[in-house]
Amino acid sequence: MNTSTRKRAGFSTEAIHAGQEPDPTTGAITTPIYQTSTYVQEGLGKHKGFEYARTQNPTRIALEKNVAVLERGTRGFAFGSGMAATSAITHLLKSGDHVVASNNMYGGTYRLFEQVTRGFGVDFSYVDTSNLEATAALFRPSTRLLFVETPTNPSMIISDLRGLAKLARARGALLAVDNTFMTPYFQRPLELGAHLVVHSTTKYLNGHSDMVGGIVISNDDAASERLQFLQNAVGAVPGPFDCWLVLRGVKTLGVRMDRHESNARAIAAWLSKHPKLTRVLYPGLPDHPGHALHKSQATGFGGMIAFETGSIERGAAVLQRTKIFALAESLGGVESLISHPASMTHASVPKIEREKVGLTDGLVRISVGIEDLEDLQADLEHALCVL
Ligand code: P1T
Repeated sequence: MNTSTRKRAGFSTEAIHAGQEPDPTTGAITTPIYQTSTYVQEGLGKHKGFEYARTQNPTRIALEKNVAVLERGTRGFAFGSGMAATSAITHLLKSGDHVVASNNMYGGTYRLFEQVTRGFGVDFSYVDTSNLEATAALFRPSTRLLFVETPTNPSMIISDLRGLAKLARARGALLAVDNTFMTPYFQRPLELGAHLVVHSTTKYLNGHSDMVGGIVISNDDAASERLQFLQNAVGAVPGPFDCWLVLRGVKTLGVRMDRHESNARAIAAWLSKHPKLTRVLYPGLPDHPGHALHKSQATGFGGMIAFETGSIERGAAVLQRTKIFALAESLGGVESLISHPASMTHASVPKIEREKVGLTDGLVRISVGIEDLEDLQADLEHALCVL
């Protein structure tokens, strides 16, 4: 479908069609899984634009074009995991460069920065990026990258994307935003001034908890050129079947996100009135400190909620009693999950750093799925009885 010659199509129309022409050989409406490692060439230097599958794969290219359109970027680069995608962004840096990053983000991202990238001579400073002044104060002449999540995993802290983009641009740094929690259905950081968006496609974009992948979307020509080189040179590419699964998942992203959100809004409102819970973190709650800011830069609040149970023992008791909410890492699938960030997803973040952002031992995180609301609420009600 040619979406460039007329008024922009709606989100779900683009999600279903962008980058996915009918297969030129058969007319297959669904992009085929090009399960091949190489392509036969007609003669030396004579080929159809496909040489070797690390470099080019039609299923991967369809996915990259599709998500680039949804995020309003110019190029997309798919990777074998969300961490491989973030790590490609770190490969844009060189020894002596400095990065400013959110002091709360997925624990694996912190681990990559501290235990891998730092070893190559890149320096990192962490800050509450919801505080623009504090963030600006950390910039140095060598700062090349500002890396943020909003809302953050799992403390749901909201940062001002327009303000951060202005700051990064004024200082000659790239702004990269991990948009995994929001997806382009609710938030499009590139429209607000960011240069790069990264996703764990493992989560909402695929949406069915049946693959691991990542993608970087860029609207910066120099970064795109380098990312294309890095994707091939470093080689952390996804297989075609996993790309196909994400392409299929993205077709229903809009309807899934609406349902994740309506379930989450109802559950967060109900949890916030629960007499045994002291803190419920969900940007859709009117008393969330980032509520108004989030509303000014996103069209929805998503499906992730965290709440404070008071201690690791109380948290563990809740986690053990749910039947529909499955105790597992990950998020963004159709099925509801429950987890304990301090010991699971954020175990590699030092306790002192965790506590600075309210990531206590008693914090429990839920990824609200698209099951029936009454069943999810009853499951949590039964689990919270233990408190
Ligand atoms: O797991 P992987 O596909 O490599 O993605 C890493 C990643 C990146 N960014 C965010 C915001 C994430 O939440 C993740 C992975 N997160 C989990 C596994 C989790 O349970 O939080």
